[in-house]
Amino acid sequence: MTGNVGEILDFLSKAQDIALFCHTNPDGDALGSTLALALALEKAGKQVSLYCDCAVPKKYTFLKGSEKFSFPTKTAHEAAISVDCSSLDRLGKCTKCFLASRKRAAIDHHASFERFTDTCFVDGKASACAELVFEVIKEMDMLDAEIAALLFGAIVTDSGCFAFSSVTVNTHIIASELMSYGIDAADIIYKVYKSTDIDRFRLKSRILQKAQFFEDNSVAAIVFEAEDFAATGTSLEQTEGMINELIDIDSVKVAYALSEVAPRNFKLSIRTKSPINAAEIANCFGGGGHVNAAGCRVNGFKEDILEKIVKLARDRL
Ligand SMILES: [Mn+2]
Repeated sequence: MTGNVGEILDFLSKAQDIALFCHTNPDGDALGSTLALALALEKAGKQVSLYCDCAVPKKYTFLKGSEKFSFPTKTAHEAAISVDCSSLDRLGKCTKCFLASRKRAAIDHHASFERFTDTCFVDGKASACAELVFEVIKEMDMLDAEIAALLFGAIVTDSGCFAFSSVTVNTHIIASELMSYGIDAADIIYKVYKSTDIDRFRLKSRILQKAQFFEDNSVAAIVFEAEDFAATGTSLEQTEGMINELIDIDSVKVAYALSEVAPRNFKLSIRTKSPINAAEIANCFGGGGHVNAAGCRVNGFKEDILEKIVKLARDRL
């Protein structure tokens, strides 16, 4: 644990113009946490700006206020907070505006957090960044039904709907307090975990039938190439969650999803079963994440990358 909720409250109380930044390729935790904090700060009379370096994935546009995210036009703010970012480069093209702001803070829950601000509130044991944002907002006494729905959506995303080993007693205590605001928890879970459009379904069936298995079925990999996206009318953001189909196979200990971003440039997602550490594998490529879920970018030909990552898994079996 780095820093505490008091440091963030003190930081927020001293600023009027506050910019909130979530990471590139945002997920439900980054978006829900950032939007909840924004609502609480607006209720407290602050002027709030919301930044992300790419568009909100269609899947998460149900989160109230998601249309408020933009790319920074102002060069600097009085205060800036990064949400759910384990390192500065996770801010992507927003990094410059973040660094230009006079005071900076970070709220995060990655064990691999690399300290890049003076003020921090980081707990690598929280299942979602939203657990920490919940504490901040509760201390501000600003919880309400809208904020509760956003935080619940964030926790549901990062906790695998309360199924991951990162889930603690505290995760459930927070979730139950959020439900007490009368939110439609089942509907939020449906939107985050179940609902899919037909194009994404077609991409999924196409990719899963090409899944590759190594090391006696203990290592699995799927590869999304430009032609797969073109054939199904989908894009990178719609690949989210498909890797879980692999790690859910009994024999699989390490699962990979390799997604083509540009020619010879891939996003690598990693899922592992304990004790194999996903973040440690991601580290080999300059990435990071959690014990059982991590990611990074890798350059090269897919065949070479596959060979490399299968070896990294084999060495850890
Ligand atoms: Mn998160």
